[in-house]
Amino acid sequence: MALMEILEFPDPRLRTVAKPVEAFDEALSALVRDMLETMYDEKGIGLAATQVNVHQQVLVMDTSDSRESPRVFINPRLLVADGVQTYEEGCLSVPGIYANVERAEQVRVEARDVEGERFEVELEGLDAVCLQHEMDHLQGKLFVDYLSPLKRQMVRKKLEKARRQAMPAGSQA
Ligand code: GNR
Ligand code: NI
Repeated sequence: MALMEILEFPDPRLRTVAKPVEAFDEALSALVRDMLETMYDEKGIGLAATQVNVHQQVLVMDTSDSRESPRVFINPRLLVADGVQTYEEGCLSVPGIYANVERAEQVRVEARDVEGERFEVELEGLDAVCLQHEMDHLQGKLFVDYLSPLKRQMVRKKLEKARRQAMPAGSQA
């Protein structure tokens, strides 16, 4: 088991479009295990492979309070999206920033599990928000892309400042 490093905005690698998984093998199960471990360690409710610099269509989620209900979606596709909801989103790749985003209230999604078995599920509320947020990552999209350019520029500045303060002078990568 291993924790993976999470890419942070505005890292251009977060803009990579993920490719479908073709091999449901041991390497894929290892990736899913490491992504779940990383998600729980970071106290996130979801994680997309893009965020750990793996550009395959893999996402994990756990929106339960007990944090004992991992869900895995491989090669996910939206079948139906209905209604509208607004939720204040955050992202492990945009630390410390929260903003309201409008998304579908209910979605029906088709995906494969880690064994390659196809399944369909209907999600609503926070589950639907999280799934759409993770599916955006797989397309190279971030929640800050829904903000105005001015607000996005403010986010960029705030993160740059936070990084300067977190790092001793001269140690920047
Ligand atoms: O942990 C997370 N919380 C969250 C809250 C509101 C909307 C979306 C999310 S997903 C986020 C983890 C993450 O960055 N996943 O990509
Ligand atoms: Ni995110």
